[in-house]
Amino acid sequence: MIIIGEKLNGSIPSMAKAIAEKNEDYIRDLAKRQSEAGAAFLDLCASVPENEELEVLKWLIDLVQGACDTPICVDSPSAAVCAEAVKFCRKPGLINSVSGEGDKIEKIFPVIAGTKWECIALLSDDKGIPRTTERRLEVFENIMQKAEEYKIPASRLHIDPLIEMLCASEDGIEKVTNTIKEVKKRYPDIHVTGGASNISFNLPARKYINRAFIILAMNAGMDSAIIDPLNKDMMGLLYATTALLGQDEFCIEYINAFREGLFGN
Ligand code: THG
Repeated sequence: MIIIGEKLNGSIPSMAKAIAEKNEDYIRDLAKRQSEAGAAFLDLCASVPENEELEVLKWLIDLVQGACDTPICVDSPSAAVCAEAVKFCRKPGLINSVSGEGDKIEKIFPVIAGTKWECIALLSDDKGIPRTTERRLEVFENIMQKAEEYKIPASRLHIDPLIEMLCASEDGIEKVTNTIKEVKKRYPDIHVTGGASNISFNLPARKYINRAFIILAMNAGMDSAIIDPLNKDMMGLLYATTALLGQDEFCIEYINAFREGLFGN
């Protein structure tokens, strides 16, 4: 499982406060701890007005690169900001995100073409989030056509099928799992990612929904997730599910992660 550490996000109140107060120790500490917990990328989202965003992102990138070696996941709603922020990174990371919307792909794919940068692609376009699996796959194929034009291999893309609220869904997560299965069938080397928390919006005891969702999504082929790696219950579940899916021979990774204290009894 490719873990994208979610905690350095300005939409989390404690992180917004740390950004406003320029609390460098807080940010370095969260970077280090997520890195030690096994994050493959650290998501950095400033969540400030666009005129300050690039400056805040540069400050965050410099801080995180001083604290650990884990590659950065540049998270901004603006493709222009993502394209600029890439220049501040010492090594290739992940861009969060493009979609079929507007000229996002035309702004981002030329920047990462011929590099080792990876990119998250959301299955939405100018018409919003498609209602049906078929329409989502249409958006997906349009994105893959562009990827081919820019010679970006599927292995550098993380498809985010866009997880909507369970309480408003008529079919649970069936549309999402069908989309994940089909995406993986068409491109076995591609990654499928997503945030675990949208699913439980407006429901009580959200952690149960989030955890059950991750297991079902992994069973469908999700192999990358934007989660809190400091949450040991979630980490235990991820390692356990990976082993149960036959992706961890002799449970070696599960045993090692337990020994390293990534989760407890
Ligand atoms: N897809 C893509 N990008 C995304 C999302 C997505 N970026 C933002 C978001 N969704 C994922 N990031 C977060 C960050 C923090 C939280 C939820 C989603 C959050 N964190 C709690 C906290 O830090 O207080 C802790 C949660 C826990 O303990 O598990 O709420 O869907 N492409």
